[in-house]
Amino acid sequence: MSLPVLAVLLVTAQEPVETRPDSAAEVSIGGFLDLAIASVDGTLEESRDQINGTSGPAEEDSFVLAAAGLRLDLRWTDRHRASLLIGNLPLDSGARRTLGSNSESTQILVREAYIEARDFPIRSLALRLGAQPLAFSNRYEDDPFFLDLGGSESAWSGTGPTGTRVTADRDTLQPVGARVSYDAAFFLKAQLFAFTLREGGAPSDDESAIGLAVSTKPGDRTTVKLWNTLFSGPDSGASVWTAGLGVVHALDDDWLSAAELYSQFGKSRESLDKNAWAATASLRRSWEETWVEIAYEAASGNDPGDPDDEGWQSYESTRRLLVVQSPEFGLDWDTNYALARAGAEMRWKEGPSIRVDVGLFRLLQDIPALGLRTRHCLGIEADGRLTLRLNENAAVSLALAGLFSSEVLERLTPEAEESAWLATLGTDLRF
Ligand SMILES: [Ca+2]
Ligand SMILES: [Ca+2]
Ligand SMILES: [Ca+2]
Ligand SMILES: [Ca+2]
Repeated sequence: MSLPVLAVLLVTAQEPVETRPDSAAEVSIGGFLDLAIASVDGTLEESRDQINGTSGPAEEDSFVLAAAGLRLDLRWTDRHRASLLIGNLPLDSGARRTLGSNSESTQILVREAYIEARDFPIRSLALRLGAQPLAFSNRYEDDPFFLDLGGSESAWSGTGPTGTRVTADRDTLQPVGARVSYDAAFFLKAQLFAFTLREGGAPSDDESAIGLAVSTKPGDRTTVKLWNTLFSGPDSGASVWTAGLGVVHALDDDWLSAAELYSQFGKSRESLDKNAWAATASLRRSWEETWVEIAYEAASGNDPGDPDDEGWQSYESTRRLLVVQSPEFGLDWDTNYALARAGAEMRWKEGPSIRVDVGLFRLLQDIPALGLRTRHCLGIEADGRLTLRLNENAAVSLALAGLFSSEVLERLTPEAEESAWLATLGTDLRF
């Protein structure tokens, strides 16, 4: 089935369908269609090629990117259900799968297929088996800084013989495996998981992620999360441990603080020790429909003068600042950086919302292969987004993003451009 055909099906199937074959069983169908009409500065594609060390196929400056999916849920008892999601992957094998460019490059595939049993094998445990996503957010609904299995590219795409480097990635891995979760009490939740991440290539290219995540509430205002994960890479002997701590603490009804701290160790290759770290911190003041925040985040970069690999590896899904952070439109710069940022969102009840983010990015280590030094500024990015919520299930948004004063771009582009911009007009439909 081609994507336009699926899109038509999705748009015509507006109402959720619910049927009850018998008193206990329940079938429901839902879906989503996210479209983005984008125009992106050619400077960004030139920089991506330099960062990746490739002269990949030139991608269009203006394009339509679509993510569409159709979900079927089957529940046959209170404690048993199965879920199937078919849809496309807008980012796959290093390229955007844009609408209308090359119909053969758009594949409709099974993105999720799992069964879930609750209170199994004992009360308060739940087992979920099959192809399923898994993401960690420290603060509620925040972009996953460390782990978004099913929504991110490989954590190993930048690893090399001397360390982990930054790469500009367009790919989506498919996690398949098992997750056991425990959710009994208000103050304690835990999950244990083991996934193989399929890349679509040879099975020998597959990687895996195994981990334990615990979330606890020592008080009414505080949540503490602990993560311990093991990533195994496609190279033999490549296994990296990450220990993480996340804290979210409400100072009072209006002020919310949050922080994450990660330490990474193990081996990124058989004879290369991993010794990396990452951290985030934020402080947000909220009013009824409005908030402002300041935040900091950093991910260590490989020190070329040290024999270990200090480059941070993750399955992150941070795309708040579109030019530097998003894989769809920008550079997906996710290792060797520090970011100081400020943001604000203003909402009008049942009306539009405006969001603004400004960030200063800098490098933490030299990158000799690209002729970049720590003193070179990665740039100042400013993004603005206007969102119109049409109803509970549909929104339209316009985003403008610009990167300025970037000595990194200046060195990576033939015309020595210091700035780059992009614009997107997007829809977000759920049914
Ligand atoms: Ca090093
Ligand atoms: Ca990113
Ligand atoms: Ca990334
Ligand atoms: Ca990247």
